[in-house]
Amino acid sequence: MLEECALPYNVHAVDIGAGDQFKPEFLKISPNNKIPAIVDPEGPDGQPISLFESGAILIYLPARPDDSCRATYAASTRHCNG
Ligand SMILES: N[C@@H](CCC(=O)N[C@@H](CS)C(=O)NCC(=O)O)C(=O)O
Repeated sequence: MLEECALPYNVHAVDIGAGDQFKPEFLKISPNNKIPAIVDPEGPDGQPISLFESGAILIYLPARPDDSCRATYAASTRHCNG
């Protein structure tokens, strides 16, 4: 979805085999200790926001406050429906 939105991003590897998901710094971002999770440094009111759960991330990104995402639900629906 980040690619579809043409949003810049950095990938941070979380080695769940090594238990990285239980580290305090990751739990601040994803309290349910699961990937995927994102941090948007320019969230609502210009403040950083962290999100976890893929469904929440997929809903949030196209609706970002700065409207920078080029993907829309309507376009996605058309694409999925062929
Ligand atoms: N409902 C979550 C499921 C995410 C999930 O199960 N992630 C797995 C990897 S695919 C995970 O982080 N497992 C680590 C753990 O449970 O400790 C979502 O859709 O984001």
